Amino acid sequence: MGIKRFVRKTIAVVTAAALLSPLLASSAYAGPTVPPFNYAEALQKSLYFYDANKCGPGITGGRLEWRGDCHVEDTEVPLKPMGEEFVGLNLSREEIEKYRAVLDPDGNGSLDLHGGFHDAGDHVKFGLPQSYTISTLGWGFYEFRDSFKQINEEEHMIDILKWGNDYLLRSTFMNDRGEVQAFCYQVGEGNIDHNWWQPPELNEKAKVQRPAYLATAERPASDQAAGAAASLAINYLNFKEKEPVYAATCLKTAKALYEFAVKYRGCGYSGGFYNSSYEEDELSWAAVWLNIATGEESYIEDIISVSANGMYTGFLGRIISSTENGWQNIWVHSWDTVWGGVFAKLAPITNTERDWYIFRWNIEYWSGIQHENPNDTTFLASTPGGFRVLNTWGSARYNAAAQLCALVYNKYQPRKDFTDWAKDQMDYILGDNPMKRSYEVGYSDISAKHPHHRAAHGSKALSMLNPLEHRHTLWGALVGGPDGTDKHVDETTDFVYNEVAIDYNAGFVGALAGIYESYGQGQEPLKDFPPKEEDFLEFYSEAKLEQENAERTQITINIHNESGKPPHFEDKLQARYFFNISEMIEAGQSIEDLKIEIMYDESKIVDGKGVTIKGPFAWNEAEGVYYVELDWTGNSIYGDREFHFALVPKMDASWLTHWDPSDDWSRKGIIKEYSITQNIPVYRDGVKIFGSEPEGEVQSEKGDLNGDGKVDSIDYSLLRRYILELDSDINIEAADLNSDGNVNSADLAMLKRVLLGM
Ligand SMILES: [Ca+2]
Ligand SMILES: [Ca+2]
Ligand SMILES: [Ca+2]
Ligand SMILES: [Ca+2]
Ligand SMILES: [Zn+2]
Repeated sequence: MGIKRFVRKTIAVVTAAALLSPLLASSAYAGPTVPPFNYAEALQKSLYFYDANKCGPGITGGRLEWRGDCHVEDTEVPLKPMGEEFVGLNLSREEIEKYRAVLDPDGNGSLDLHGGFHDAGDHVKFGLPQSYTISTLGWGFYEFRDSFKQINEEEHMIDILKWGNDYLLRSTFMNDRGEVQAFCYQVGEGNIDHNWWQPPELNEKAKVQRPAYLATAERPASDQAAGAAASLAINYLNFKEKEPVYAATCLKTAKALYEFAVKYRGCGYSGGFYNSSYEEDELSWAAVWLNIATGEESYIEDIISVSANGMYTGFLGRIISSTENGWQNIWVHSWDTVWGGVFAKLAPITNTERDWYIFRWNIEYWSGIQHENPNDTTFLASTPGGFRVLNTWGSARYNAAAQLCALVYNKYQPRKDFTDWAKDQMDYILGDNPMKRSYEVGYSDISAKHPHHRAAHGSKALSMLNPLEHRHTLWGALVGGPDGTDKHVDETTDFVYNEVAIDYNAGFVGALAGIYESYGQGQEPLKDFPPKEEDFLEFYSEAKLEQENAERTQITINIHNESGKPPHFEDKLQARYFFNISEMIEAGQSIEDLKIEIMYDESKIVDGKGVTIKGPFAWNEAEGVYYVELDWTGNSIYGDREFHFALVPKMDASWLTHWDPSDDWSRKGIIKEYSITQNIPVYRDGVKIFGSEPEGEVQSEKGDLNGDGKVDSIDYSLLRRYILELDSDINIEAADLNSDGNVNSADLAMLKRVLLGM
């Protein structure tokens, strides 16, 4: 398989761009551009980002027509040290032997680590953002489930939660005693993956290796394992009513992962992309949810236990030295530091003034609402437009997570000023801001349109700049957001202002659900969402004239696979060039007097095998119409492939050639520059998928494999050779005598009977 790294043919690019844009019905960008905003629609759309970022088999045919199965190689990650090829695991041979029985119970030599979500605009499955995202989505659902029900998105959310949590279950390897021996927290390698700006469906495992990173006793990653434990504990709570067996599996695994995380302490690897600060927050996040799920006090003890002199020995010791001390959280619930979520759930359990203070102070810090101590003026900076910015790289995600915390606070202790603040910030995100831009993609017609996201952008040239406009709308994605001056840059290349990521949308979904509950009652989601994208030419041929005179016609055909619903490779493409040789026949020549010359076969260079020329075959022999078939079968193609060839008549006995291209069907409309050529039809495995064949098609006569108008022993010999795979140059339709779609010995037997007159 091959993707060309750069597109060299300007004209071809322009042609394709003209065909492919614009793709969308604008009616779905129905969201308001000024307040009051429709939170039902904003929440509805926000979920679709997770459909866009699903990884693995089982995607094709889902909610987004432009997403298909990807990275299916994750189902079989080889059980071997990854080595310098980055294929396999982060474990040594000795470690693999130690854990072999647990890692590979079916003994097929590999691990199944499919599923989960692509991290952002890239396709690595990074551990901390993955578990943060799935746990925080579950948290939002746990707190505001009715909102999802009321906008008819409960089933959708359940699908997303299962997709994520099932991946965490699959990534957990336990022994017979139910003890975790290994937990896979990362599949893929940032420094490899990030070189390939292409849709995930086009990932070629030989080029973009996806090693797997496992936590074990020897290689602890308690931040990663605890994050997953938290998510699975929440998932238990979300599913225990409707699916108790599944929920029990989640809880059992959550407990085991937590034990594993507590026993083997340390932080995991990310290749520098998501450096982990420490693990006590994820351990607390898991512990607090396990307490809610089981009622067992020991989990809370693990967080808040103290020594005889009141010094914290539990996880809180990371941030607070003793029970005499308080803490002010100047960060937020985020992929690296989940203390925001921890105190939101811990304060109602411990119910100490100190823990409520920590929970509340953080929301006051974010919102600018006066702290209880009137002398405390420690607040987060605001943009001139009123948006609170913690960090300019993805500012909106932190803000949305802070909104979620404020909305959850209000569930315990009604604080309308907190929820009003959250709504105010959400309104800024949805378009009420100095840029007059919505930071939710696809929400309204003022939404950001160029998120840094490979699948939605759909480049065929491995370039963020090609095409200029995204092929698909990344419905509901929260882009990075504004900087401290309310400025935002809506450019595909800009991953600071305009990246999207699973952790960005996690707090956003929960916050929208909370805001819908308080401010969106009566609002309606969109019907029939998402809209079908407009059809575009996925397969076609272009051609240009290279040279033509009385002795030849020389052209280049460029065959295209521009598939996008979803994008995929094709390895059985064919094209047919039809022509009329009546001028040769009138001069006493036949099809035997025509030669095919090949000047350039791009596929041979890019894909290895190259084009097989078949024929010429008679199409309408009475009128002298023939065709040659250019067969790319065996070359896995995405994008386009050029084939430069010539039809060259031989000279007759008088040293004359007889060549008149003006009556040649496929020659019509071909000029010096590339243009799309309806008369050079394109086929997939023999079935026409583009263009038109000459009128007056004469059905190929069954048995006349070489198209010479006779059914005779030559055809029999050809068919026998074809079945023995000695020859492939036959008319398949004619060879399929019993018309069952296969050419095999049954056809040979039938042809024999025909020849024997039986
Ligand atoms: Ca296996
Ligand atoms: Ca952490
Ligand atoms: Ca002709
Ligand atoms: Ca024949
Ligand atoms: Zn994938």
